[in-house]
Amino acid sequence: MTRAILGVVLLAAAAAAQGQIEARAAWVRGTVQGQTTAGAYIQLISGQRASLVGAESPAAGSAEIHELKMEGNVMRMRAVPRLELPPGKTVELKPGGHHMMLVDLKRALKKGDLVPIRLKVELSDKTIKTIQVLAEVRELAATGRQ
Ligand SMILES: [Cu+2]
Repeated sequence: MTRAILGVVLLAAAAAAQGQIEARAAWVRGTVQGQTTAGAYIQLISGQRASLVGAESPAAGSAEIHELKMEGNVMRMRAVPRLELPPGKTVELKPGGHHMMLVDLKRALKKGDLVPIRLKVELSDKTIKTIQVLAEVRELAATGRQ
């Protein structure tokens, strides 16, 4: 791990220790012409009990939280209303797991584009905190590993 990355990790850990919520490493999978949905991926770490309860983006008609589940021997995804963020634990929205889906895309997403996403996180006192992230578009075949 390089010193710069370690510094970012330590900063995030410090913020989480103060009860804050950090969102990092946000990216969106690029699309081809005519494609209307795109997976969005992000790491979340909360210093307090909280839940991701929604998101929105100016690039899409809506944004959904999806889970992947085996049904028989077919992997299917479906929208879920919320995703728990246990205190101090990094929750990763990633390919092959929970992810975010941008639905009704307004245009194709090209590698290198930046997509603003506003995350809605419900805190234990039921207040909603919004977190603005800029997700970088990666190529269609990206795996999430760098
Ligand atoms: Cu999905």
